[in-house]
Amino acid sequence: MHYDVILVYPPIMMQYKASDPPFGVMYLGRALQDAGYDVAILDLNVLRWPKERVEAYFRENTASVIGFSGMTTVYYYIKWLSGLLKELQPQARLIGGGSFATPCPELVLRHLPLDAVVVGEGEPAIVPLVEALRTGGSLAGLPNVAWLDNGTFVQGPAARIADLDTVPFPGYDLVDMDYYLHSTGKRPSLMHYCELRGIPLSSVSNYFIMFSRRGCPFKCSFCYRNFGNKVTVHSVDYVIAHIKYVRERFGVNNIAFYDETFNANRKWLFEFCERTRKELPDTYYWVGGARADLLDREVVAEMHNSNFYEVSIGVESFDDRILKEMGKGLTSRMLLDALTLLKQYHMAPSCMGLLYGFPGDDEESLRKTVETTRQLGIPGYFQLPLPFPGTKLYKRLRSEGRLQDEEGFLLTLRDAMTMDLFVNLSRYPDAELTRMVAEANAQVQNVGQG
Ligand code: B12
Repeated sequence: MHYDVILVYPPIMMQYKASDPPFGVMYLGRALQDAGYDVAILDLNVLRWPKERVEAYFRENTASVIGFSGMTTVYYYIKWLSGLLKELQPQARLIGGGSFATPCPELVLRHLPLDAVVVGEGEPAIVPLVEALRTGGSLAGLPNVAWLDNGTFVQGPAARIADLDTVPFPGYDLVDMDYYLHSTGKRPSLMHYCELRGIPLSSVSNYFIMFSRRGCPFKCSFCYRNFGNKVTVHSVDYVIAHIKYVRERFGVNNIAFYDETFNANRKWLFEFCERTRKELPDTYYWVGGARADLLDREVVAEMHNSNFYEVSIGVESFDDRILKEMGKGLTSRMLLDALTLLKQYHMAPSCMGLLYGFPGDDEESLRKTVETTRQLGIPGYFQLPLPFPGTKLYKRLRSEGRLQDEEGFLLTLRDAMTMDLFVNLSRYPDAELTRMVAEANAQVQNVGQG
């Protein structure tokens, strides 16, 4: 079979089954379909084929353009597959995008046989890029597109979509939604919520992921902002229409917002809460990423009254000195106030994400975080700061001369998890740091549970 475009999503977290749909390529697949192209998404994260089977697929299925997506943790896989495709389908033009490419387009272009990569949002680029590659047209001036012109790195103008509502819903028909509707499950916080309110758990679906905005205005040193600091937001109308659409099409009534900062706009949040109460009374929500200093009693109460059952906030540490070092722009008091409020309203995070191993971290900062977590009575889990490309931590490592071989580093991050030690930024030797984190986790993991 020949396609205009095949978009590949590589396997991640190999010790687990796939959990979340590959939204990046689903949005782009939909944009290409709307422009009249014949598109397939090869979701290798669900398929988990051995390499021989992937090779067999590409012997049978060809495309004019083949695109690769994914995080830095799949760089090794894209290196293998793009090399293979260069041999199997020399006529195909190869492109990349997503977090493996956006923070380091030149590095990627110099080491992988890609004709172009997209930096940041893919929608402004994908249709003109595919058209130019299919027809041998010039890439000059294409928004968000980078390539090597006879060995010279060239990057087109940077573009952000001004009106996010112009982006059509993701291409759900391009992936195995039957699989994904069963892959997520119900969080313990939902069970608790249903019990409290006398709602039969069976009347609530597994959670369904959605995005209401792109970008994050904050500057935490360990976090990589895929879309940059500027935040663009879908209108409440768009998000309500999207929820109605997925309710109708997939029978889901449990929405997980995976935005970088869901509660950045107070007015939007109140409008959303009012609309969902009126129009979607039996729809339930949890928030994957919220900002502590933007949660006050009024906001939390409003969310509680609008069927939000869990709000996760980025905690990382309860030591002000370390929070400052991370550039969080938050104090431990702000975190505590928000978490206490969320707890009062039965919306506390199921598990707080904690980080240990920054250069300034010491016994005292660990003790403070462990003790505060235990006092709060909310479980937590420590992971280690991993300097992904594009983060301030990565830049710091580079400037300290600790990262000479950048491509070698990307290859080291093969299927990496932030609970494992890849780079030690702390003052302790590896074994000591690992032991401290393991001991701390034993003290905070099951806090408040039984
Ligand atoms: C959902 C999610 C996950 C899911 C998996 C998602 C999936 N389907 O694979 C889960 C929970 C499993 C996960 C795990 C991890 N994640 Co994660 N995750 C996210 C999250 C919250 C949303 C991703 C998403 O769907 N975004 C929405 C879509 C629309 O954006 P997008 O993918 O960037 O796509 C756009 C562009 O990039 C571009 N594009 C994308 N693909 C392509 C392809 C082509 C060909 C083109 C042209 C363009 C293009 O166009 C798209 C539309 O504009 C992001 C943060 C965020 N809010 O974006 C972090 C994020 C991607 N994750 C991150 C990290 C660090 C991890 C972990 C390593 C953490 C850990 N626990 O160890 C693990 C991975 C471990 C491993 N071994 O691989 C980092 C990645 C950093 C990096 N440099 O790679 C992010 C950015 C979070 C952060 N701020 O640090 N994650």
